Amino acid sequence: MDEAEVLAEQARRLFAGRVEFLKSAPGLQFLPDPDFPELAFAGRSNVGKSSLINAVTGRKAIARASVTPGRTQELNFFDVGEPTKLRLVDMPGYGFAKAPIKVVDAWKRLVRDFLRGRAVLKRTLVLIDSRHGVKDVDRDMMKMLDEAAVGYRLVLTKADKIKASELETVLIATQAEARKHSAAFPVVHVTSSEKGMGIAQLRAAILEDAAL
Ligand SMILES: Nc1nc2c(ncn2[C@@H]2O[C@H](COP(=O)(O)OP(=O)(O)O)[C@@H](O)[C@H]2O)c(=O)[nH]1
Ligand SMILES: [Mg+2]
Repeated sequence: MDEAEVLAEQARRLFAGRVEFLKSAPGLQFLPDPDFPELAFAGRSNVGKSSLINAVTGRKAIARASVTPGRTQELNFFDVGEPTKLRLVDMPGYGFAKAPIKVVDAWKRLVRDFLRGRAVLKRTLVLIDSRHGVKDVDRDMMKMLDEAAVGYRLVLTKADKIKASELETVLIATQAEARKHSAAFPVVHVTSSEKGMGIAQLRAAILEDAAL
């Protein structure tokens, strides 16, 4: 086995073991103690954050796929490993239509303060819907991460929903976006939570990032 295969096998084993919902934090005062490396999942409402956490952890519904997008303004923490080795963070979604200014401001404050102050946050995954590509709201998120100096990976979601040729086009465009941002990892992941595509590779990437 080469190094990549060893890492992939370690990642598979880790996520096949204990994964447990820890808590929801609607404000910074509710954050868990920063005892373990954290990996956050960010993206527009409905992009597939919760579904991707479920796919990565191999659980059907550890992260709730929401029926009403944009309603949850909280950070959700999940412990992985026995004893805990790392934590996944499901961040509140952004870009929802018709959100009152007050809600958007509260989101921004919560997310920005979390990103700036969380020393154990090793990397963020910024999810991009394959059908839509990178939007201005995603660029705002990427800028926030650049400014907080939190490294991130761009992850295309719902790859099963478009043709291979379209996927290739959106992948090239997304890679070009990544190159424009100082804190973005150059490799873009392509995933489908529905079909399991790219999930093993993402697990390995998460494990690698947690060890930073
Ligand atoms: N076809 C397909 N649908 C998906 C995929 N991932 C998520 N979805 C669907 O997209 C919707 C939003 O997903 P969810 O995980 O709740 O998004 P979140 O708001 O970002 O947490 C749900 O109806 C999911 O079933 C995928 O990989 N393929
Ligand atoms: Mg969700």
